Amino acid sequence: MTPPPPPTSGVVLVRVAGGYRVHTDAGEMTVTLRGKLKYRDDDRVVPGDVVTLDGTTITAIRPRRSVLRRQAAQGGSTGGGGPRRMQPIAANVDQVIVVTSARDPEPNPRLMDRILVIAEANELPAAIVVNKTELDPAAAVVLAGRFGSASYQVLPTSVKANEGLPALRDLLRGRHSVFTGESGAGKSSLLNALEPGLKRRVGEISEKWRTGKHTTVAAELVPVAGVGYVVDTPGLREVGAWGIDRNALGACFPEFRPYLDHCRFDNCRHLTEPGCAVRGAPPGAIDPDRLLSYERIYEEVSEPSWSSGRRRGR
Ligand SMILES: Nc1nc2c(ncn2[C@@H]2O[C@H](COP(=O)(O)OP(=O)(O)OP(=O)(O)O)[C@@H](O)[C@H]2O)c(=O)[nH]1
Ligand SMILES: [Mg+2]
Ligand SMILES: [Zn+2]
Repeated sequence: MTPPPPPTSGVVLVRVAGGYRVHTDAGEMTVTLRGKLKYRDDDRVVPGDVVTLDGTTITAIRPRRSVLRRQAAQGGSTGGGGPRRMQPIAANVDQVIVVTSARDPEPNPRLMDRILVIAEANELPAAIVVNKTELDPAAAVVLAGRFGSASYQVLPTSVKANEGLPALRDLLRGRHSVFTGESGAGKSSLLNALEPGLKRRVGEISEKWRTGKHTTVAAELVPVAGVGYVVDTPGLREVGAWGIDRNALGACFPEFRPYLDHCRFDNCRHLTEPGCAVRGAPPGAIDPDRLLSYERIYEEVSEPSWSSGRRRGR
């Protein structure tokens, strides 16, 4: 019998030392990137990418139907005040799941807003999971209030008390998702609970700071049987919004959208302008803290990309 032909394509699972782990028709294998593709750091291969293979070499990245990107550390790997770059995290995903915990660590709504803005700017639907709900059942209610008018689904779960997992399964079913959020919220634990045998590493929570310890170090595409693919990502400490057009920022807050076309001035920034329909929205339509988040992010994305580097240099 002739051996089957080698696979000509695969799906990238994770970056490993010296290459990438890919899933192919013939099983998993480790492959390397052809030299020419190697140094395009702003467009590197990420979990979820479909790649063309020649033996154990990636020769091309297939066009992506979607990509989640965020701002790379300033100056990239070289440090210093170089230009900021957009870094892809995951490709071909259908939705972003922002995972937070009810407590230990405390929810960080401002950080959640920033992730949601990035999802919106990438035209990806998003939902919120509030894990560890057994520690503080009220937390999910508070967050549902804050995010309710933005119409994000807020789903309470507990790995420990085995709550909300069937609903999470439903949310993930048939889609490619990415789990993102603070370190220690329980992203990897949720995946272990959904897929017994997965055995992803989970970390402890620091006794002193009640925060996670950045246990997951590389984004990885994980197949969850009967559900779909989930990209588990390293916990985020902060999220820059740079790269988002400030004139498009308002539309990245779904609850602002009904008001955006009704401001007195066409070029309203929704900050201090008279006759701003966003600021004049009826009570309860827009959470005041979401509006504050908007202001902060607006300020950040309005700063010229070279200015913080220059400031640092002085
Ligand atoms: N009380 C409680 N603890 C949980 C729950 N889910 C996870 N944990 C604990 O939270 C800690 C952190 O969990 P991880 O799954 O490593 O968190 P993570 O979000 O993947 O963290 P990073 O990989 O660092 O981003 C571990 O000690 C888990 O056992 C839960 O529902 N309740
Ligand atoms: Mg993790
Ligand atoms: Zn306005």
